Amino acid sequence: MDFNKEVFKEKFKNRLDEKYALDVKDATPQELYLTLSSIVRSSYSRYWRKTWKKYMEDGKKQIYYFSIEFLPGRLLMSNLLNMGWLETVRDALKDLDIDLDEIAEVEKDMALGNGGLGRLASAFMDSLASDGLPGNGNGIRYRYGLFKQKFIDGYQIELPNEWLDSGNPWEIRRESKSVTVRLGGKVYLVDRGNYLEPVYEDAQLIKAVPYDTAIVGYKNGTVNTMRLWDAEIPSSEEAKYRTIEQRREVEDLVSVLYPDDSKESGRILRLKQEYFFVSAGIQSIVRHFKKYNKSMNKIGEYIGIHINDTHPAMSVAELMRILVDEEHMSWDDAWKQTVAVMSYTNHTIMAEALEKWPVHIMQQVQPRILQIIQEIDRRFVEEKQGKYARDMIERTRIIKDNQVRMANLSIIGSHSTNGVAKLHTELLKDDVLHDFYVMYPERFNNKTNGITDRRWLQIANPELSKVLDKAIGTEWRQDPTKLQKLLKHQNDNKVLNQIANAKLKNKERLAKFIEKETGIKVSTDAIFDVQIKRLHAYKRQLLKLMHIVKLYLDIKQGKVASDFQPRVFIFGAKAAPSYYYAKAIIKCINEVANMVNNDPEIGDKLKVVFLEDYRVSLAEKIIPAANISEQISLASKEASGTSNMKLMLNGALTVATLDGANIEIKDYVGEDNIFIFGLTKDEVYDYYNNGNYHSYDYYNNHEEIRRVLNAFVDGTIPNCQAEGQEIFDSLTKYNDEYFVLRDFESYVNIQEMVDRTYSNKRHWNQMSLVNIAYGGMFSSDDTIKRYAEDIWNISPLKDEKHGTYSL
Ligand code: GL7
Repeated sequence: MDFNKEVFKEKFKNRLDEKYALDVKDATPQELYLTLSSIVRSSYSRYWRKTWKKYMEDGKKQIYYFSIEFLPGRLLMSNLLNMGWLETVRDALKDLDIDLDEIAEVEKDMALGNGGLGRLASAFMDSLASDGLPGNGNGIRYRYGLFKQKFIDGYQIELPNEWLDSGNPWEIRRESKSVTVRLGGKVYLVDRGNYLEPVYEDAQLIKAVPYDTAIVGYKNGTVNTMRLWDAEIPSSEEAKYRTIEQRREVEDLVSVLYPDDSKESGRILRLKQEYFFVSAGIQSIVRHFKKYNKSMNKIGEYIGIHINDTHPAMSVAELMRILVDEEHMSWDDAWKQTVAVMSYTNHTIMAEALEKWPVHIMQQVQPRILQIIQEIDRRFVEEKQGKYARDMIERTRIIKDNQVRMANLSIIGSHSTNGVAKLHTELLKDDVLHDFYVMYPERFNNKTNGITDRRWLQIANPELSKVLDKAIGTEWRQDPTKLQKLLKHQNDNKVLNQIANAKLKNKERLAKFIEKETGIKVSTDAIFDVQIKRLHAYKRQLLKLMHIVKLYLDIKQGKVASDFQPRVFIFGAKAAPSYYYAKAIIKCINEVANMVNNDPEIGDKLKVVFLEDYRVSLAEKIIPAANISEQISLASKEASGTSNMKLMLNGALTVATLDGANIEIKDYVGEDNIFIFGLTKDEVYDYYNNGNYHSYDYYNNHEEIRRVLNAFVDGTIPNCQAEGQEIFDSLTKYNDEYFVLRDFESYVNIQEMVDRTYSNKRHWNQMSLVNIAYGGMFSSDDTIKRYAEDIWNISPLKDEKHGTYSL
């Protein structure tokens, strides 16, 4: 039936009755949420079926995005929006006395990722579908998502995130598509004349069961699949599992998501996870591929596998294993196909995140995969001998000092390596991966990250969206680059005021939320100054904290500048559970917050709010209300960043170092519409090369720095002696790895400029407008088009006219 408000209302009442035998007025928000999601799901189902059938019929090349993390957040609103239903459903529910926003709050975030990397994977899922491109996700269905964060006495406490507890209406368990993954044991090669047959002994067999989630494209009828794997005991193996511990070992395989950026415990388990989802994914791809009678010698023409960071790097060896061991292809033919199939994105230059695995662990996890990697390595060295210097070959080969270097495997085994922002890609080419760039210049390319404007503007910020519709029409909803039309209104007071008004309403909404969550009352007259991202030393939340302490001391000592503007500092950040330094910073932020917020002399001049449990759905509440976006990582360290893009799109002005995608933001909006400070990448590298940074001198020679740092250790900031001392020592004794003291003065100066600018509201609104206008340049729809054209060589289905989804 055609979709309209009245038909929907009937359907909704009937479905609620069928499912729960309830009237609307007797149903809980949870029941209403599950009823609505069930209608949504049954309406996109047939498009889901049609989409993959069409891909097959058209003989389309398909891409599989392999990622150990996906961070979609909530799906209800984005599905409603993408189906073209959002406003009508909101209206219809209102007629039934139901507030859509309230029932949307019931949904637990799907938080199968740590931060930017996982969120990017989900943005790409949305964009692949919205661009009508044949692209699917492949990952792990973790029982527990990223931990739930609580603060107790200012300390971070990690609680399990049981996101599946009340059921997940979006997934479908596909028992019939299960595959078997082999782990551990021993392997022997038996000569069968024209091929070597691996014979396995004592391997553990795991049943990998896929759970599929539909990814609905924006108003185009395309519905792609994100496939996440669960691990179970195969029925044939039941007898081998005698104890609860043994059974638990299988469950554990997919039970938790590892915090990516910490020193991990359970490393073997992590490597097993990596192999598990890679093997399950590739087996199911090959099985599907063969069903449609394609020759394995052409797999590279029809299948692309994207290695999202190095976690799925074993894909290279797993595909080789299947092609050589099971399909009996020659090594050379198999290698040609594998390199054609694979492509790789590097997401960081931080050394601790470039995975290396000891050979003996790899042996333990999957001995055949180790053998194949050793053979790839041997052939690589053989091929490069004579062409390159020996030490260069040693630096680039895969296995060195008994370690398997996963980035090397990914680059050697794929046809494309990309960085995620211009500066990052330059650093890869010139420095981190320079040897590879010399060997394979044609494989390197840049793909600056993007965000989905649908979630971050249309859904999260309806106030601003309405203003935009009125000012420039609705075209931007389909094509966010059209937001540039806003530039014509730079001097249009009406539009400027409307933008300011939307911001004010969003600030009021957030202020209410803050009061409800924390009891802290904040004034919407103040600048809402936001830093939201994982807690990491290189991201320099500490620089922000030092600035806050400086302002606090200034006020206490009566040194406030005449154009000082009140501020509400808002933090959202999780620290990896074993990252003690990051946790010390959290504790100190919370103690500074206590000190500042409860000091009557400070009043509304400063407030510090650290919201618990930062996650996608919380970001959706904070971002629309931000005036200032803090993007203050040490230049060269943040590969791209993506909250920088979300915040500018919502009209926040950026305080930034020249790092990651901040540089591209600056290039679009111009220097006058962004607040740039701090060392450049070249200056940072000069310090590295000359070894002449002495942070203690900054402490010693700068009274301001001394005053602020001393507050961490002399009792001024109460209740964090140990943590304060740790921070103090890291910045003075241990030479301040991320140049916090070096950039402090420049940071304070730019913040004074922020104050002066804010005192001229009209000018501020103009700057805000320019940022919104260029925010559309970072749409992940565009980013993904470039991946599709330059790396994957895939194209959309022929454009078909598509109305809204029927009921
Ligand atoms: C990251 C980068 O740190 C971040 O700058 C980038 O925006 C993101 C997506 O490309 O990838 N790399 C990484 O290991 N994590 C990231 O968020 C966890």
